Amino acid sequence: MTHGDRLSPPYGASPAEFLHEFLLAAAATFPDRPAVIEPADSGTLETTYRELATAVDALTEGLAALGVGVGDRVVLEADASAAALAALLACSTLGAAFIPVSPQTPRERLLSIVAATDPVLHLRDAGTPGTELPAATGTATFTAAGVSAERTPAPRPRRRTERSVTDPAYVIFTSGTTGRPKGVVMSHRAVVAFYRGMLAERLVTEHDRVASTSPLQFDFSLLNFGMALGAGAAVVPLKPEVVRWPRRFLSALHEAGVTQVNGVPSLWTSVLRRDAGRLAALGSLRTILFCGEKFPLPQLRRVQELRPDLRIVNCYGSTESMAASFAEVPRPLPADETDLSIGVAHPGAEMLLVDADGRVVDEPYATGEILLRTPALFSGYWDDPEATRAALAPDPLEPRSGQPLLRTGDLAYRDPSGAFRLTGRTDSQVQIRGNRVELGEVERRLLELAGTAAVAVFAEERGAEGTVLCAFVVPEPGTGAGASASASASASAGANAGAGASASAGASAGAGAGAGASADAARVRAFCAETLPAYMVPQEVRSVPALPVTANGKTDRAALLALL
Ligand code: HFR
Repeated sequence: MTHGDRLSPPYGASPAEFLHEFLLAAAATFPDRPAVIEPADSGTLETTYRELATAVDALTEGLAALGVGVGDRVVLEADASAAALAALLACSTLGAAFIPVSPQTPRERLLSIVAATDPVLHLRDAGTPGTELPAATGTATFTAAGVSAERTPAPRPRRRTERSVTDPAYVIFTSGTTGRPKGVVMSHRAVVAFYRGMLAERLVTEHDRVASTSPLQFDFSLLNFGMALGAGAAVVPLKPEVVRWPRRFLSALHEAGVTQVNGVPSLWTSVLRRDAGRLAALGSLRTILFCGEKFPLPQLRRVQELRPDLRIVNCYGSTESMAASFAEVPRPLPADETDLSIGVAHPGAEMLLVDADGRVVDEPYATGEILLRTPALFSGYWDDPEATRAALAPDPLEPRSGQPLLRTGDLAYRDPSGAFRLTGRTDSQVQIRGNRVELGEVERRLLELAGTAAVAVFAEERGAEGTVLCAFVVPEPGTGAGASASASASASAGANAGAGASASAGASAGAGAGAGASADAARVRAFCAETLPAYMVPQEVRSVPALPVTANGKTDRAALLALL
């Protein structure tokens, strides 16, 4: 089918400057095409572009009536849905930044985000229970039909009435090294610039149905909205409880006629384990796009064996810059492949490698840190100028230009074709099931547990189990409290490698692997879960009398990992 009668072609050709204008541009061209397709009890629920625009109008009106306006922030607590998409577009329309938060977020973390950002409103999906919040924050629920106010916020003095493309479109909170989450502030100009660069890759057409499997608080879902709506295609938002179960997940893909699935690699781990046959039979599926972490090569090969026809796209990026590159995985993957290519930056952006002294590295196979020059650069971390400065570096090619580049913290080399291949990190940031985790933030939380003298947290790669967080806890001498009585326990019910190994390792580490051990580790984990999202709670907790150190005084990682 051709669309010769297209009025304003999508693919970023629209003159839109704001997030909502960009995402709703296709409403003028394709009013009756589906913008959002949601799995429902019987079949699917389609929202056309016209209906989406109508929902945005209704929500905009409702939010305006509550006093939401230019320069405000709105905490948006919801799973991805047509209504949630309309709600964030309504915030954008009013010049208010949205702060997406998953309903699964521990309440303490939500409260700390509210305390840090002073939102005018906490807006939640009508199905999500309320949370007690400071009186300065209004509360309301939403559906696609409109907003239902609970507590009207007190009117705020307005410092600005004009919207600007440099205003924050959203603030996304991600794990922070200092123990508190970092708010990544992204402007309308940055998001729209990213969308234009991404759409120039022409990864989808208006006939695609793109499944979005990430929670709303992960900027990957914003990529998905832009990728689909920017091309006049449909986005298929899937809820976490659907994504978690391979059977439900694959049925939803089938029901909605999904042609492309965007998600983290761990999405496919359980599918391969439980329902590989159904993946093979999923006729509508043409493309898998993944990002957030490395796709384990054995699993990637398995997917290619099952579906040699699938296009697999490796998308690399960070919340501070959205996606920087898209690279198609070769079919089939060469037998000697070790580090997948992330390709080169998408149009409008550029990746450079620098060594530890900040000098450009450009010979093949030489490793350096990726610096990113991009129009989609974040504005800064919310209320944290120091961290913002640390994330930026002068352009090594022309330091006098004043142009700051993003220090990604990712180590990579270039292959002879010039494509980048990731090898590791310069810091202790890790990815757990595609979620960004600063080991320091987990350590900070563990140190808050009474009776804890020292801690060290590691991420261990465990093949099929994926990356597992392991905490070593040193109890305060002579305290019966805290983690002092704990030994080891593996959190994952099935793969319980840790507990088995602990009898010998525990003895050498001086930790008693007694009967109460797992209960105590469970207590430590519960303590973490009070403030940290589930993926940041260590699966393994070990008690050790002291943290071994290397000759130069650093925590001896190898010695600790040998205890596992
Ligand atoms: C990331 C960043 C991706 C796509 C990122 C679209 C949008 C946004 C993103 C995803 C992310 N192979 N390692 C890869 N926001 Br819009 O994961 N962001 S993050 O800030 O949580 O984490 C880090 O994840 C990077 O610095 C890398 O270390 C790692 N990473 N993509 C890949 C990857 C391997 N494709």
